[in-house]
Amino acid sequence: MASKRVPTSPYPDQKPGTSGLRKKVPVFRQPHYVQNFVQAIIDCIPERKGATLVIGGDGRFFNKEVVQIALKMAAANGFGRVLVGQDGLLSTPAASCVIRKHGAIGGIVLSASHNPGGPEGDFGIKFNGSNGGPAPESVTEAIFARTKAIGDYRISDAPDLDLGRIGTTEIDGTTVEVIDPVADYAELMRTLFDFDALSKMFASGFRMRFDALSAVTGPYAKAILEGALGAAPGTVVNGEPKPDFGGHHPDPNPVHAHELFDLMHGPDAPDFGAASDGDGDRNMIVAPGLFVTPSDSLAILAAHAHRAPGYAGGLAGVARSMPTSRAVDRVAAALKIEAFETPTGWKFFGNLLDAGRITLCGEESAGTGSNHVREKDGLWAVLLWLNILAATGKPAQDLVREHWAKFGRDYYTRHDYEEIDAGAAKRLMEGLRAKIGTLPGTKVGGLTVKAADDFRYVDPVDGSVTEAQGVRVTFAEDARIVYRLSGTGTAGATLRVYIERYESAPDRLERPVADVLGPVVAVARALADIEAITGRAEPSVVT
Ligand code: VG1
Ligand code: CO
Repeated sequence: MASKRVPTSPYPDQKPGTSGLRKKVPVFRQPHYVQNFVQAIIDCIPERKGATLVIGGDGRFFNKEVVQIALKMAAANGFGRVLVGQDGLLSTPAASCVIRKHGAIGGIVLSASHNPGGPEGDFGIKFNGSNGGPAPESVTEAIFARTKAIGDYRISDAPDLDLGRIGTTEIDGTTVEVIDPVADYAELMRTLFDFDALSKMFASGFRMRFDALSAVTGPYAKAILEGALGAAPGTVVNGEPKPDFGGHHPDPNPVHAHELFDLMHGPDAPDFGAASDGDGDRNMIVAPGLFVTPSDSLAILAAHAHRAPGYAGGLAGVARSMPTSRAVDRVAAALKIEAFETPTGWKFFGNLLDAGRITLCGEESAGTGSNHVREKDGLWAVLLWLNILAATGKPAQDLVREHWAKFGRDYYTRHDYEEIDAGAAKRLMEGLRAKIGTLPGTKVGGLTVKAADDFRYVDPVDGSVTEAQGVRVTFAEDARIVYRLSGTGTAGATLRVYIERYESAPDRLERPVADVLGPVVAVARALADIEAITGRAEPSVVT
């Protein structure tokens, strides 16, 4: 076989967002669109000769085709070895694990994560570096710059590889290993958690449901929960990855994972409920009768992590994305460890993890992770919860309530206004930014503005600066509103409004969320003039 150079011309819209390049499938199916972006990534890996590259994705529609393209391009561009998940599958955290374990120079991960799939759905390509983490902004900027100048790409003429069979072959001198997508990851989990204690807990009748939403985590959850830990068969539901996610919207929140949510709030609720997203990096945790917000989950995990063998030595520090509630900050203060606030997107945790400044980190959008890989990790979060339940012998709902009693409760909700007009979204944010200076001290809807700013992040490790990461308004009444535009949407713009209020009085810990946050929600709408500017009286999704 030979490889060839194919002339191409740039597309103007290949700018990576919060997590890689995400577009509708028909956009990715334009001639050379995938190839241009993959070549741009490869061009930004100057040391690729002979190096190892990892390729895999979440199994969504178009995944297999793009895996074949990426494989042949890796071969034509001189990589020494390519590791690819069987059937083209690798969850995002497993890809991170494989990159690190096998000393790869990086990985190409195919996923649009929590976005819907199918022929008219979304697709995505992201690049992770040799630490296993999402490429930092400096690299994604370089990739984008390259896409605008690209004139050709290199691809092998080899026929499609059989991705169904584990084993090693060669394409144009490049070794291609089709690997079990679960094995390395499962082995890593075994080093972090007390599998004996977890097995005993399941053997003594502990019941759980894990809803994989017909996305990539099914095989991982089945192998670990039902296989290694002996959870009852059927614990994992929707466990077969499907190209259209079986019609599910693979976003593990109370709206899109409502079957699990309803089960956990009904009379037959098992002891613990969890779900994960399209590419397996997000998690949803539900105790019987009690949804655990991701912000609370991060705080509770931080407070109890030392109970799991992998974290027995304690935590170096913690970090959360800016819109995530401050619950974990209180735990950090109690543990006397550092707490960092980063912009939205996992790539901002990489430096802190690599530098050993933090052990745990998370986002309000259901992402939680640790220094075991460089991605958020849905199943890992579930296993850490289970390990804590096994070690304390306490029901999950009790742990949450004890946490609130000790640290207070951050009532939290996020309102998403999806697919609004991009111009209107821009005007709304500009309007808010223009107001920032005049807000402090004013009274709105019964709340007094304490401070307002547009979040700017200076990376404590390399000093890089990231501007305009969201407008935050804090109130004297211990409430906060954050506004930012999504960087993962694929149609129009999505406005995210994050609303929270802290309560610590013992008689105010179990109030209906809507009652506590109602006045703050009203202020959030009024301050940004949401209805007048976007024409939307209500958000599309409330989580
Ligand atoms: C969203 C979330 C963010 C998360 C990102 C990728 O980004 O808010 O917290 O890191 O998705 O998650 P945005 O820009 O749309 O708000 V995943 O699981 O889609 O890779
Ligand atoms: Co995801």
